[in-house]
Amino acid sequence: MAGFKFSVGPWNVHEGADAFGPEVRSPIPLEEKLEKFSKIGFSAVQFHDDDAVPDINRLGDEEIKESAAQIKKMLEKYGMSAEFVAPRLWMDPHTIDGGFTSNSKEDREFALWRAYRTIDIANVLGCDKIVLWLAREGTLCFEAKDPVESANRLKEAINSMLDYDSNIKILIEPKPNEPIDRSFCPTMGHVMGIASATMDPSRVGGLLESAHAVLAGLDPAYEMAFALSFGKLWGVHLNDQNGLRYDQDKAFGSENLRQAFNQIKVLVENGYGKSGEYIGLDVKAMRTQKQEDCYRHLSNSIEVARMLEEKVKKFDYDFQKECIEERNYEKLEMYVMELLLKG
Ligand code: 3MF
Ligand code: MG
Repeated sequence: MAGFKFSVGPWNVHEGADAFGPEVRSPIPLEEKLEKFSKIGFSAVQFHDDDAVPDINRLGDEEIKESAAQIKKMLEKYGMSAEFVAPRLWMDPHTIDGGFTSNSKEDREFALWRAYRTIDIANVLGCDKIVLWLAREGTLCFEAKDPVESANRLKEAINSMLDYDSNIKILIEPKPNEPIDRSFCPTMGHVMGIASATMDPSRVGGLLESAHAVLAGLDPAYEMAFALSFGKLWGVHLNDQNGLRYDQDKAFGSENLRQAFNQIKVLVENGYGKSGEYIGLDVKAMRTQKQEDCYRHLSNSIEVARMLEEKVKKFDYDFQKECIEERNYEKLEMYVMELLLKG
């Protein structure tokens, strides 16, 4: 049996709206999702601040903590943990121009307020990981923001968060574009660079989403490996993406099986999960999917991850060594194809 622990965010089961059409499925209450998640095999849940506390902007600091305590009870009821909390800094009127890098001081202050509340919520939920997907921290018009100042503002915002709580860890989830045209922190290399320039690099790491790496024209397994070499791969969002298209969040492995195999291979070989890290999913059901079967993309992704873990266990490292010694990479490549294609 597989050794990985899996996590998922409530947004993975959504109503199917896209940029060109409305919802096609009805919303499912959080508790019903949690119950189903635990049945499918997830042991932790990923939260945005307003997944845990929906009316966050209208509540005071103490009310926010009380509201989060209800979610903690709900998690306990189903034997689940919280993996991380992420401030949703892309939906609010205050974050139209980004949060931490907005040209407006008031917006930057709002973003930090949400970041602090996110930390408060994480503390109530009993997790120490804060994820920053820097959705609108970039530009639609290149000349609209000073790119050097923007990188500095990102570092300052992270420092403020580290300073606010001496226990939390910050995981930056890089993405090169969408919803903005150009992101200030597009790849894992940028994440490692920013982390090293903060006041406590030991508490700043990365979360790699497969599709985001593909959108940057990079291989997700190498992005993961790069962060692993710094001891800073603290989260993953496994999914798939058919090249340079809109952000697809397809079921893991459904588009590029060999690339998916190599992600699991890198994770297994480097003991990912041994310090409590989860295999997180960030997948979306197709819009065509019916209400009664709208969790299938999740169970499919777990199943594929487990099947690939079995393939990794079968990987013949002696044969690999032999091929490397002969420098016969055609032979090695065919071996991998056979491993994946034969039973
Ligand atoms: C966007 C994403 C986000 C993040 C999430 C948690 C909505 O492409 O991947 O999902 O994963 O906000 O950080
Ligand atoms: Mg993601």
